This record gives sequence, C-alpha cells and structure tokens, in this order.
Amino acid sequence: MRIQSSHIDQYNASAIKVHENNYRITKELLAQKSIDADAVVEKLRQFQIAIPSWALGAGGTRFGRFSTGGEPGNLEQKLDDIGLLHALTRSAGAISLHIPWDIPRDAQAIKQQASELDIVFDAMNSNTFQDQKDQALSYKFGSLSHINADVRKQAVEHNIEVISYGQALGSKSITVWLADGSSFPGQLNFRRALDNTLRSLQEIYAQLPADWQLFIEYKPYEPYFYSTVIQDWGTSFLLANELGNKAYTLVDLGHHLPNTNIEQIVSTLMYRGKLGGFHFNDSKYGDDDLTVGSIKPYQLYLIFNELVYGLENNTAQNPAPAWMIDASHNLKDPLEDLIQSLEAIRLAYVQALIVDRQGLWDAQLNNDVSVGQEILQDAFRTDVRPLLQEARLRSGGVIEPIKAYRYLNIRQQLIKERGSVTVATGL
Ligand SMILES: [Mn+2]
Repeated sequence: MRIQSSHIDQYNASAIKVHENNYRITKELLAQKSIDADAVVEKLRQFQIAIPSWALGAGGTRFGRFSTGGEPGNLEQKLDDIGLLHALTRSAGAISLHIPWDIPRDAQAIKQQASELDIVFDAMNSNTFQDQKDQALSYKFGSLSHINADVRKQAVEHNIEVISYGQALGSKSITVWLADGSSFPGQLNFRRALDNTLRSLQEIYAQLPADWQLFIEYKPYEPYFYSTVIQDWGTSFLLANELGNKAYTLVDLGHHLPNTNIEQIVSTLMYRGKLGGFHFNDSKYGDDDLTVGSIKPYQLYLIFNELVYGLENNTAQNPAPAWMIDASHNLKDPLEDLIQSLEAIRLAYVQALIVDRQGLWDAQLNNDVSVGQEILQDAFRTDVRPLLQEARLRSGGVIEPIKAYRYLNIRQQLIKERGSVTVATGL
C-alpha cells in the first residue's frame, strides 16, 4: 500500500483548525522567551531518523512471538513500510539494513524503490552473532575475538562483504556490534580477546572506503553474562582511537547498566569528536528495546540537551551522528510503536533546542544550582507538540500520525495484501 497525498489532505482537513489554534498559542508562548517557533520548526524538518529493517515485524521474546499480521516478508515490503511511516511523519527518511537478513538481490531496483519513497540508506549492520545456514565455522565462541584465526577471518570477510552491499546502495557507514564474550570466569583471556578484536577490526577498517565511517557499538552483557569483549563506551572509544579518524563510538540507549549517566557519555564522546551514531529505545531493567520515551523521557531529554550543546559547540568537529531507532515490538503494532518513538525523539530534540543556553551558562558561572535546574525543567515542561505537528504539516505529512494511521486503516490494508500469518525475515 502507498499513501497518496489526497489521503493526507483528507485527514489534515479534519484536524487543521485545532492545530492552527494550538500552534498560534505555542508560538506566542515561545516568543515571550525570545524563541522563534518557525525557526525551530525548520530545524526539526531537517531532522531525519533511520528505521532498522528488523523493527517492522513482531520481535518477540524468548518465550513467544505474537504476530500483528501483515508483516513485511521481504526487503521490498520492509521498504514499503518505512515509506508509509515517512509519508505520515516526514521524519523517517532512512533505512538501516541488516546483512544477511536483507541482502539486496537487485541493488538497482532497491535503490530505485527507495528513491521513489524518498528514503536513503543509513548504516549497514553486520551479523556475527548467529550462525547462518551453510556457514563454514560457528560463532558460538565468538567472531572477531575468536581464539581461532579461521573464525576471525570468516567474520572479517563477512563485514567486508556487508560494506560492498552498502556501497551498491549508497550507504556510507557500517555498524559493528559483537555478541562476543563469555559466560563463566576462566572461559576467556580478556586481553587476548580484546587484542584479537582490535586486529580483526583493523582488517575491516583497511577495506573501508575513504568516505565511509565505521561505528563500534558496545554492550555490557547479553547474550553472555560474565563478560562482553566490547563492554562499554571506554572500550569502544579505545578501539575507535586505535583504528583512526573514520572510526567512531555508537551509543545504544539500552546498552548500559542501570542508572548509567548516558548524557555524560555523550558529552565526553563529543568533546573528542568520536560520537558516530545513536540507537534509540527505552528500558526499565536491561536491553528491553521498548518504545523510545515510554519509560524515561527526562533522561532522553537530558541526552538531547548534550547532543544539541555538542553540535552547537562542535570544537572537535564531531560529524553529524547517525540517528536510528533500535527497538523490538512485542505487544504493539510495530508501525504504531515506531510512530511513537519518532515522536518521542523529536520532542526531546525540540525541548533541547529551546533551552535557555545563556541563562544556563550564567547559572553555572554563579554556581546557582536552583536556577540551573529551573532552566532545564522549564524547557522539558513546555508542551512543544504543536511544533512537531507544524513541521509535519509543512513537510507534507499528517498532523497526528497515529490517529491518521487508524483513520486510513493501514494495518487492515497490509493484512489484506500480505495475509495475517506473515513473518518478517530475520526475526
Ligand atoms: Mn543497537
């Protein structure tokens, strides 16, 4: 199914009056704080977030998987789904592919389809965390860190192959996430595993095209429960520094131990120009992959506060980070869940844009703790939703995406087209 502009106009006609009034009030409110609402809206219109190809079906847990029906069964249908999201929200103009789940059989045709949907190819993702059919050597005991050089070679070659798939599509980056680690003390020699990982990454990096970036993702535990080879931002940062100026750290919100100060990690990485990308999700206990902003919206806002500050004071020339949602959908319709995540990310971004930076700096100069907190919370407590609606409207999207999604019966249409028992590839 494709959304026509007449569908969008039809829905917006029913919501425009209320929206115009809300936007006018918000604009006046911000003007009192010397903030130009229209300028914020224009910045927001430029802000695009990539959707990973694996987030469009029901993810499931190790206990069960409950399909929503109408799930995309191949790469073309996944692109179509992101096309739907982008048509409604005008903020999901990029896809992040996973190899081998989404090997493009005909790169030209896939590129053509993406361009019709106004979608570009964000970071490619390699997979050495599971064994594929016909794979010669197993990753059960690691991949880039493996004790056996042949396994490492196989994993290195896979990553190089992923880069070449990405080149054919116009992607400019690869994200490496390793499941490598151990579940029991004594299983692994830490130093040996890290050294093997660095050497393997160096072999991949040597094949990285000049205009590409390599992102190193970290995670403290899972699937192994005693140690992970790239366990934290410090280890990722160390590896990125060893590799060179095309290598960066990637922060996944769910890949931290409870109560980690993620905003401070963001600040430190940007201070050194090494923040390459961001994976958004939310969690209560671990790597829960819940809807962005559903559990800890204030933390998300504080992270964006550092991102915006870092980009406005970019002394280390940190490149624009790659933004991606990395979530799993077990209960909700994946497309509705992604719409909610897009909304939460963009809300946090706008709230960070309207922070009184000079006031905050003055409060910090005077060690005025109360005023510092007041300034941060004032932006967080400002209802900026009308700005998001206005940005969508100006970009040709819908004022209220979830309501429009239901109004247009999109899931029912997809079930009609694809059936109710489809399973998205790779899940
Ligand atoms: Mn991730």
